[in-house]
Amino acid sequence: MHRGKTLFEKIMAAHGVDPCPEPGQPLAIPIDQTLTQDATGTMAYLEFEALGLDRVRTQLSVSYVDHNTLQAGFANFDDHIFLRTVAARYGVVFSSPGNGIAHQVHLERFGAPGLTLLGSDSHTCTGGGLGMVAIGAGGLDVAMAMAGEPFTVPMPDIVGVRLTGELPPWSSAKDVILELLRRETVKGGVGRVFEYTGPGVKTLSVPQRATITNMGAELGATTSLFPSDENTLAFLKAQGRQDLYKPLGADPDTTYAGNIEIDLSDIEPLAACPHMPDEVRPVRELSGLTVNQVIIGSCTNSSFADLATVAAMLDGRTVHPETSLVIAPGSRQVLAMLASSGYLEKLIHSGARILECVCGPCIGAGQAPPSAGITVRTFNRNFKGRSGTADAGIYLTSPQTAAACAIFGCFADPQQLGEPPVITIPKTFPVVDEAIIHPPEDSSSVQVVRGPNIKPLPKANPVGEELSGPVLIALGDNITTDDILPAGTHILQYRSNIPAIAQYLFSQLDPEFAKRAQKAGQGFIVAGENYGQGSSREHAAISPMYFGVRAVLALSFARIHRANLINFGIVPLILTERKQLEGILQGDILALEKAGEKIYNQQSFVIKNKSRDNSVINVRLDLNDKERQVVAAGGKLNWYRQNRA
Ligand code: MIC
Ligand code: SF4
Repeated sequence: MHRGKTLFEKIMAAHGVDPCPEPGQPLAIPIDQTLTQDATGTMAYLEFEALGLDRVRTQLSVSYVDHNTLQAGFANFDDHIFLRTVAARYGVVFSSPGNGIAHQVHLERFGAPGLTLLGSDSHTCTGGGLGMVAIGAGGLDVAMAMAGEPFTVPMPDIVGVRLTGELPPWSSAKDVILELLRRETVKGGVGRVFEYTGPGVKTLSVPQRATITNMGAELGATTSLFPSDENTLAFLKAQGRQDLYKPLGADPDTTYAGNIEIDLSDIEPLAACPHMPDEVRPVRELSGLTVNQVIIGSCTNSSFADLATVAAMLDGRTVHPETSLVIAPGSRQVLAMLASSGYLEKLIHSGARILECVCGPCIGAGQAPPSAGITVRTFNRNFKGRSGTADAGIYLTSPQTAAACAIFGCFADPQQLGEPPVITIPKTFPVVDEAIIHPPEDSSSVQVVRGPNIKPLPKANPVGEELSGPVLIALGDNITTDDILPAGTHILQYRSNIPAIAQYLFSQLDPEFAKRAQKAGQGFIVAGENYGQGSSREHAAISPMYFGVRAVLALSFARIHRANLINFGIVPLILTERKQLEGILQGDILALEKAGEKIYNQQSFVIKNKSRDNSVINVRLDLNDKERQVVAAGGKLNWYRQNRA
């Protein structure tokens, strides 16, 4: 029977992939653009260098510096110099420190409907707001894309999210995605793409759409996608980039693998409560709860419209004396517009603290809340400890709710503020590209500068005959990459230095982990469902590899982390039953005999628990042929070298 195409399938077809494979089968996506950010970018460019090419082979590759900009020591600046020179050397556009958050700037200056984008940051999916297939991945996959290789993911199920109605005055795009998280949970998007349709779509601007696609990452989705329509054209026109516009949408007679309905007029102000983005409650239920800190910014909510709304709400008011309000604009364009429109002055007079245009507090780089404090943030992740204060509670809300909390010093539903402010959005946005550096045509004489913090990539060995060793740690469900390798400035400074950063593996959950793993020299990690959810940081796979971890046994894996494990030669083994978890304790010695052969050829096999009378653990190895070769070779770089030879 004829079935029209989804928008995702249409963009794939325009890239020569037609038809798309069956769900779960490998889908190789040709990549038009890549982006990196500094905290993952140093590794990505070291990996690109290891591929031995002279120049990137994409239409456009951009290197952003937005994460590690506190520069508490020499390490961050050293990394920036490496990134600037390596970009010039290989033909990559460089967005300088403080120019803006990758996803905000990419939307404003480089993204375009119908293109494919791969980025070494999980929130690369923000680009879906512009009608592009934008996917987050580990640095090595982005390096391979820069080398012209397609990016392979299991073909996702395409789910239609039909929007009807219109948002009530104090509800926002953030509340829409929080509602979806409430319904679908942090693992509800694994193996799926959320494609937004329906009459409600046209009521949302591109920045609002981008807030929604941004937090598709929290659902675990492969990506999220809005159609490209007259709002997309208006956005591109404002940026002086209307030549890139093309109307795009799903075929009217398409069908989806799943259907979700959201009536925008039912959406009320919501908050994700500690410590997961899917712990969602209506703001009215939290009313009166003291708030120590409010932060407005991040790649989710720091567009001009977001910050102008906050400024207008604060006009003539001051921040509650016992609450600290912090604002980090998403880009220098946003900051310039706030300045020229007079909104910045309103923010200054309200008593807000203004930061540079970077991730900052979102990645734990400054502005940690007080002990046992409550912080309300317009960000996308509220994992325990991510703010830099282990016992603080992070709540995620819209800018409107956050501003109301800053005014009242406690949780407050913005609906109690009466009529919402009317803000004016200029038809044309100023171009503020001065901090964007384009690479020279001939870069053969460019010298790449490496400071002492930049250490060579560690090498992995091919899988041998037997994988054996102790269980180094046994964990529960939804372990995040922040649990595996936390952020925070004291750790982030070592993102280009694996021997140093590996010392912080699992440090929040078990400060003894690194010592134990190093002593063991090899071993296993055991976990529940959705292991490795959250960020794309491949350090959460490279560091275990560095300590000799050869396999992770889990009930299921998050998409990007699973790929990172494979890329660095760690075998992702799927436990077949939850009750098996009870029989595997930290310190147990596990053994997988004839490992090499099984990894190449078998779907399911057993591991023996030598500490429990050789009891049998049934596992599955859900890898395609190429993934099997990669993991057996000890990772993608080894595999690439072998295959090229
Ligand atoms: C995040 O939000 O967790 C980060 C920091 O942007 C990460 C990338 C990283 O760890 O460097 C992400 O989302 O991928
Ligand atoms: Fe930066 Fe936060 Fe966005 Fe990650 S989620 S890219 S740390 S602003």
